[in-house]
Amino acid sequence: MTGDLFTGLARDPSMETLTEGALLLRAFVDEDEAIRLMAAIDTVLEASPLRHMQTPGGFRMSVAMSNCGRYGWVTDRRGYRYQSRDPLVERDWPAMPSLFAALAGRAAAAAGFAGFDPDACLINRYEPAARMSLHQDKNELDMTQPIVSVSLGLPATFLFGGMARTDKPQRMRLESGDVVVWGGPARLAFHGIDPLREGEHALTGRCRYNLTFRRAR
Ligand code: MD6
Ligand code: FE
Repeated sequence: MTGDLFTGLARDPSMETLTEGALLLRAFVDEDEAIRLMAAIDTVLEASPLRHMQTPGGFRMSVAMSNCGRYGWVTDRRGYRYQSRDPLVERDWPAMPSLFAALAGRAAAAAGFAGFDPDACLINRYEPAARMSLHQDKNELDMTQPIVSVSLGLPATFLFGGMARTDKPQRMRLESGDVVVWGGPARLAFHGIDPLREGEHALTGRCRYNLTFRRAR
């Protein structure tokens, strides 16, 4: 494993259970793979650029988003949904890079979900102050399929709540290379991201990227 881009020190991979069905795989992605992932993200974003989508209530999301894979998650005044076309460029979403699908399958298997075959990858970009309020991921068809979430760049505070919006969330720091796998009894847990703090990261500059892999259909 290569070292951290700043310190030359590699973090040791480890696995932590957040709740039954939700696992945090710390340092699951090493620096070499993180660099390859960022290059693949840049290629996807050339075809389907990041954009700030609108919520059904008419608010502009602070997180900039794009997608790759057979389906992409979108939101606008008509609601939240998956669709095969990118409404911004009016073409299908870019194909999912093979290293994305391989990583998602490897992480899901490590967490006990064998055979995960994502058809959607949401790309989230957070700049300082961007946040994601507590939500459930419930636009997917098959709730037996997990979600795999990969963090790259600046650290963020992940909020991990319960099955009710009012359950007090746990807070944990997600760093570059950390992966959260989420399924089974945790699949519909409320979760979110606190406003991103100012910073600079050697891989991504002044931002955090998150890839969330789903089986949409
Ligand atoms: C993020 N993640 O980490 C936002 N959803 O930027 C999510 O919304 C998410 O991390 C479902 C499962 C894992 C996640
Ligand atoms: Fe989510």
